[in-house]
Amino acid sequence: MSFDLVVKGGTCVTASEMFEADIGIKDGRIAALGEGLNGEDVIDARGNLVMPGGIEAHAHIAQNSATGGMTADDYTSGSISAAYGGNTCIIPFAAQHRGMGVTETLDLYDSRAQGASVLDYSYHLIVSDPTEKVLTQELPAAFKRGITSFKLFMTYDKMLVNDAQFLDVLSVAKEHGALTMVHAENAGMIKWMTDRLLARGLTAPKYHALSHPALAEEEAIHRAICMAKLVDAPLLIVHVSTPEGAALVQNARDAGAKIYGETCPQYLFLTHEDMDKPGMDGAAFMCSPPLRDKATQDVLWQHIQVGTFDVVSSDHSPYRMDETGKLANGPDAPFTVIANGMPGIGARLPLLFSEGVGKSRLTLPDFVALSSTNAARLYGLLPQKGTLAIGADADIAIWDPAAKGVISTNNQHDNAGYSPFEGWKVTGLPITTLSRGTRVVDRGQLYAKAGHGQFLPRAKFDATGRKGTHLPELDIAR
Ligand code: DUC
Ligand code: ZN
Ligand code: ZN
Repeated sequence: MSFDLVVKGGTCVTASEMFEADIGIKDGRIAALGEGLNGEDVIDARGNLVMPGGIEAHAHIAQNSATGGMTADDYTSGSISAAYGGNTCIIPFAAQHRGMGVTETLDLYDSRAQGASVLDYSYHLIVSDPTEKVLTQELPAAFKRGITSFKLFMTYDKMLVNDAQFLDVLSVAKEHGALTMVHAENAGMIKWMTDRLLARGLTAPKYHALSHPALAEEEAIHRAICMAKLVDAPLLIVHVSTPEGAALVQNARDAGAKIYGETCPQYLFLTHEDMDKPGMDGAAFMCSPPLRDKATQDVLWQHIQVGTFDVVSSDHSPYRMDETGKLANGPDAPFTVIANGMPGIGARLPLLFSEGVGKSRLTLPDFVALSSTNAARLYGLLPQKGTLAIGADADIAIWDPAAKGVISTNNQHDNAGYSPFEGWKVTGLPITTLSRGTRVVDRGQLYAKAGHGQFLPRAKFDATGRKGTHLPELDIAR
């Protein structure tokens, strides 16, 4: 058989094994793994690692914030930055704001993504207004469209759901086979801290971190896990930033509950001291939950190593440091009206590889699991995406494990205009990304055009391996 493309002579890495093989690609899919394969086109991968492309499962792209601002990246720039960073698939958010229907929300994001992305994509649906119609008609219709995950907020006045609404959404999700994700911080604690800081005139960006105490995350994660256990629904706690929060996830999963966890590079590599900068410069490092401290970083790494976290995602939230983004409310705005979030979709994998694999914290299969395979499994994309297997889409990242680089705004290819990881030295870089067997990026050059990326309908959530919880009182209340 002659292949359209052969990736030749590399070391293949999956989430479970490593092997030397050529990869034969036909019609966009992996058609053979073997020796001596020939094709019309050949990529010489000798000396390099051949891995499933990263799946970036937490990114805010072409998204309106609740305060009306728009992220600096659209589906074109966001997906290009992702591809340069070794990703072949993205799952940003489609955000329902109060008063909007879910169908209307998904139509809007379809119009933003179609024809724009260089990588295949789906969205998680943010639900902020779970009306009766949403619960009984629109969420089931969203599942039929292949949107099988969504996110709830426990904080932000314009986005949060109350506990009863949370349980309603979890129940509908469970019935249809969707995975709920949650931003878990206690709204009242944040508001109380914020009011006290503002009353004392402490409005600089660095006070954002103080206004979001670790206890606010701990309390909300505990409550969220209890709600998921009440209805035995799967729940993924996104952007876990504290040792206490991570321990709650670990204990719940060890007990067999359907609880999953995510952390992000900013909690592993940055601290709140990065926000302590003159003027508004600290705003570049404002995110929610906020940056913590060095001791927290070490604990989060330990949790990555023991499997508490299924995924390490970027939480790419690009807002420029100007009046279109972070400074939309003026050059002296208090931290309460500065957009939360930082860019990082292109830096996620080089940082995780260099600091994880390069510092012997992770094996190569661990890296593949955390960057790609686990996301594919959680979000209903396996085995089409997230692995190197016959029949899978040829979504492949070829890495030079010895290449050295320095993360800089200039090599991130996004529209944020800054990188919070500026100056970080990394060893190991993606040199080629293939999407369905087509070169997206190869040795620094962009080849794919906007519109190459297609919408991916996703399969139901599969909780195999967790015994779950069974509360007798629910049998009566059902
Ligand atoms: N939550 C996110 O997931 N991203 C950016 C800001 C936020 O609050
Ligand atoms: Zn969040
Ligand atoms: Zn986010």
